[in-house]
Amino acid sequence: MKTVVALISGRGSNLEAILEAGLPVRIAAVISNNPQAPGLAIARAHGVPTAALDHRRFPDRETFDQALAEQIDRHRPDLVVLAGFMRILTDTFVNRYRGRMINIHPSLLPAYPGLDTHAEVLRDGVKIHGCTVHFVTPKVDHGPIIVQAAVPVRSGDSEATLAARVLEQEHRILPRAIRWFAEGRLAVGEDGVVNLIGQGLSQGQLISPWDDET
Ligand code: NHR
Ligand code: GAR
Repeated sequence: MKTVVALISGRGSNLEAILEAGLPVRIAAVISNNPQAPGLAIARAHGVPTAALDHRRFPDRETFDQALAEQIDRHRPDLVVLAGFMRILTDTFVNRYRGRMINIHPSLLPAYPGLDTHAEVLRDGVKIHGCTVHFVTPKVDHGPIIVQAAVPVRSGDSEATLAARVLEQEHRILPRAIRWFAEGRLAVGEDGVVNLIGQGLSQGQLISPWDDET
């Protein structure tokens, strides 16, 4: 069974979705850069060991990331999951986990990378929004896309109502991506596009996250 370490910064609803999805993985630890993250209590309630590394106590990003990597590597994970992790990671850190670190991002990448995606979507009058699970690369929010889900933007939406609609889909696609990884079904092609191995699905076919479990 593959071993997973999850990194969080706050609420932890994506973490909870992972912990409750019955995935064929061992969640070895949950680590937060924010000692106050409510998600740490969710981990403990599921019997998962936690660690907190307050980034404000480190002189620079390199030192923080080095300490973070030391905490992660204790568990020898096959996969590192950024489940609502809010600190940009250095190239050195990202390269250490190349091909085995994924992120859930609240937009349909490559549109709306970075922070405050819901506010930007509303400001632009965009009608379709969503979320993306992708492999993490040094260029933030630009790694190979594993799975996406779309939601409508409705008239009268606030940031909060839109975020809630997207979050519901995050909770579906993040566990699904982890399952695919655990099953060894994700292959990144030479072209940097993710191929889902098995069941006749391959690059070029649409894998809709609202379809039945694949
Ligand atoms: N690091 C790398 N190198 N590559 C990615 O793709 C990453 C990453 C670190 C985090 C998540 C990402 C998101 O899904 C993620 C992807 C934080 C920021 C940010 O600006 C941007 C993108 C993401 C996460 N963080 C501020 C910083 O100075 C702090 C913001 C805060 O603390 O609220 O690090 O959106
Ligand atoms: C989620 O919407 C996640 O996509 C987003 O933060 C929220 C965390 O919620 N991540 C980012 O914006 C990364 N910069 P959660 O703590 O309840 O999972």
